[in-house]
Parts: sequence; structure tokens; C-alpha cells
Amino acid sequence: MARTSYLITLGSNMPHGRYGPPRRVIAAALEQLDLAITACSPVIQSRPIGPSRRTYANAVAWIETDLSPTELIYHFKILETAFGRRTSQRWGARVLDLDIILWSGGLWISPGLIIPHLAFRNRAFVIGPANTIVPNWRDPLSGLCIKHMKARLDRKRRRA
Ligand code: PH2
Ligand code: MG
Ligand code: MG
Repeated sequence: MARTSYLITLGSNMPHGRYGPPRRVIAAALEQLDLAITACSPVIQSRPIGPSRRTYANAVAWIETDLSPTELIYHFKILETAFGRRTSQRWGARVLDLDIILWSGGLWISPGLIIPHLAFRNRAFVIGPANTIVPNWRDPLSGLCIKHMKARLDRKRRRA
């Protein structure tokens, strides 16, 4: 596949024996991804969404690679396992979670993988960091740019 851009998220809410707390896990994963990272957001701390009660470290990266979505997600699963991720339970606590949010190819649907990521538009821990590196990246489904989603989330939060 020709050079392709991906927007990915990194998440961690469990420490790693060697790398340490979640924010260090994210830094180590970025080093070990072995992909061309065009831009990376700061690592933020975020309150867990879902049943796990442990605080997350999250970051967003823009990467470029010749890998297809299927190949890239396979690469991610291998790295997650190498970092000691055990649970594949939905939303369970995890040492490392790597997800594809958007890619330059528009819509992608295959067994087990849908891009754009189904839930990213309302997740402040994705939209906030993404807005620092790719505010103009447009979601092919809603037609909104990241910066529009950020403004919408901020408005919602102010009303709450
Ligand atoms: N990931 C989840 C579920 N909940 N909450 C935060 N704050 N950050 C995450 O990365 C996250 C989550 C499922 O992958
Ligand atoms: Mg996830
Ligand atoms: Mg995942």
C-alpha cells in the first residue's frame, strides 16, 4: 500500500514492570512503534470512561507508513502483547491500548476493524490531544474537522 497517514491513540492505565507508570508506558510505546511519527501530542492524564477506575495516560500521534489498516492493527496487537497486555475485555484496565482513529483512505470496514473509530468524536481524551497536532484533519463521516469537534465538546462541557 502506498504511503498512508494514520491518526492513532495510545492509552495506558496500568504500570509496566520495567517502564513504570502509564505516562512512561506511552513514551516507551512511541519509541518502540518503529513507524515514522510525523507529530505527537503531549501525554495527558484523563479520567477513565467505562468500568475501569484507574486514571489513564493518553496521547495521539500522526504516523505515516506503507502498512494497510489490517497490517497496522496486527502490528499494534503484537506490541500490546509485548507490553504485557492480558485483558482483551472491552474497556478493561490495560497496560497499553493502541487504536486507529482516522486514516487518509477515508472509510475502512473489515472484520474487527472500523475506521473512523466508532466512538472518538465524543472522547475528550482523543479530541483534545488530536487538536494540538491535526486540528484540520476532517472526519469523512460527519464532515467535521477535529477543531470543530473540540469546540463542540468544550461547549457541551461548559453547559454540564
Ligand atoms: N480507553 C478505553 C475506555 N476508556 N478512558 C480514558 N480516559 N482513556 C482511554 O484511553 C480509554 C478510556 C477503551 O479503550
Ligand atoms: Mg481503546
Ligand atoms: Mg484497542
